[in-house]
Amino acid sequence: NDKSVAIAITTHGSDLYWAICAIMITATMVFVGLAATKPRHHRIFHYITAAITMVAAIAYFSMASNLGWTPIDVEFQRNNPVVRGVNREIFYVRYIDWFITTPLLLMDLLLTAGMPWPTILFVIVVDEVMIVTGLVGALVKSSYKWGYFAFGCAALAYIVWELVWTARKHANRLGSDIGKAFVSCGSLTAFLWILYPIAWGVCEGGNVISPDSEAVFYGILDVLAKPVFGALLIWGHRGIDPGRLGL
Ligand code: RET
Repeated sequence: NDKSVAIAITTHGSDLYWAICAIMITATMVFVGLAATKPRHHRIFHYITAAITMVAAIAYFSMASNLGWTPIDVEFQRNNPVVRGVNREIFYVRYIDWFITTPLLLMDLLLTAGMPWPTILFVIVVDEVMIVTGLVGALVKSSYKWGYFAFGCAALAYIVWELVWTARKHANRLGSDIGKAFVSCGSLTAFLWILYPIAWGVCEGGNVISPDSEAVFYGILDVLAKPVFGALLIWGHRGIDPGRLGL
């Protein structure tokens, strides 16, 4: 067979992935260090947030080391007469990271709003559905992948609704300082999380942008959604006694 097999992999992504790995490690050390300056019962948000950047550091270590990915056929080029099959580098390790960290991010937010545990647990389960449908969709070669994507988007719509409506009202009832802390972190999250399915659509989904550009797109999102979000959240909690949130 004289037809060639092409694979789209990142050539410049590794350097960026190393840099973000370093950011995640630094953020983890800062959050743990800040925790140590507080009495034990005032550390919950430091610990949750440090856990998030710790997991991300290992995911970025993997991607920087060119690990945690698998080649997946990109369907729309299957009939190309010159190239028999085009593969794309799919970093499944992202989804292992997100499966652990997005529930923790939601705990950060929903505990800040003082939401009851049954609500928090249900939102987390819907979040896990969103991540797993994204992973399965990324690994599926046919256009059925967009079916999984649609389920994931429906899950995200519910999560964003709970954040910007239910939880926001709840946080504001607990006090204006709690309301302010929640609204700054909650709006950052709602905005950033909506960009993730757009990144998926042009990377794992449609193979529109290169794996190099993917590294930049997801990289910026992850830095804003984890260390920057975490710093904002911990700052927002200065002067708020966790006892007021039932913690
Ligand atoms: C996927 C694809 C399926 C549809 C949707 C998605 C949303 C993913 C999100 C990820 C958030 C990740 C974060 C990581 C930590 O930094 C799975 C891409 C809706 C919202 C915040």
